[in-house]
Amino acid sequence: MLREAGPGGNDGPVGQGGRFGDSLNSRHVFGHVFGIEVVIACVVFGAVLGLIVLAGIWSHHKRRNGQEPWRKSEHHLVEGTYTVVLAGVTAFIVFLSFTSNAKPAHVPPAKVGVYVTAYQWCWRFTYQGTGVSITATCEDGHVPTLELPTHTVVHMSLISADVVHEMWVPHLRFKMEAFPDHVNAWDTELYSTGTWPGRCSEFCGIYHYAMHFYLKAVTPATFTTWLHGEQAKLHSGHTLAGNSGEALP
Ligand SMILES: [Cu+2]
Repeated sequence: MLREAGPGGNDGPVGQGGRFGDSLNSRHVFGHVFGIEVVIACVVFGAVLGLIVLAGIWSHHKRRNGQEPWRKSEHHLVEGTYTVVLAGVTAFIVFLSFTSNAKPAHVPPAKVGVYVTAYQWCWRFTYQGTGVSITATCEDGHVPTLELPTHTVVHMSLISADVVHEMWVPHLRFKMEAFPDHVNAWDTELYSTGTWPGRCSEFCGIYHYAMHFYLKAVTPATFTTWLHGEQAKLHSGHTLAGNSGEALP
């Protein structure tokens, strides 16, 4: 019923189209910190393994030459150095994690704000400060489209009007729970145009299976034109109820 690509859209491979749902830099920050931690772990593992092998070879060599093994049980200089190095590595990882994760707070302010309301059994997308609200019936394939501009920071606020729902855009690997009395908010940015099907992924009642929508990313110019068109409809007295549902084949 719900086809893979929306009207006029290009449905790219998984992950194409941006990082919808990211707190912008969070995925990048995680990859950066994790990469450094893996390098540190490999160096520490290699050093410990190398010392064990060296100790074994040295011990074997001494035994072959008839020498006694080293009997000393303490070596303050070596142990002290080892402790200081480990404490230094730990402090560096803690510092790196804190400073890297503080960076998403510096994202530019959002230019577009959208309230997403999930309800039994469809979606409503309200564009902050414009009076534009898009919804549909979600019956017979009439699903609403969440239209967003590319290369623009968008502030999303998700809430449910009744039971728990979940906003899911499989092709963008995005999921966010919609609760009745709690707003889930995040900043996001899309990088290429396209249309992707979205669904409710939390069983929410008898018509849960039909609770679909489209996420459509367009250029900022196209978005502005579209938004002005919707506002013009409002001013000319058009009713918005159901007028943006896209009939699917
Ligand atoms: Cu639902």
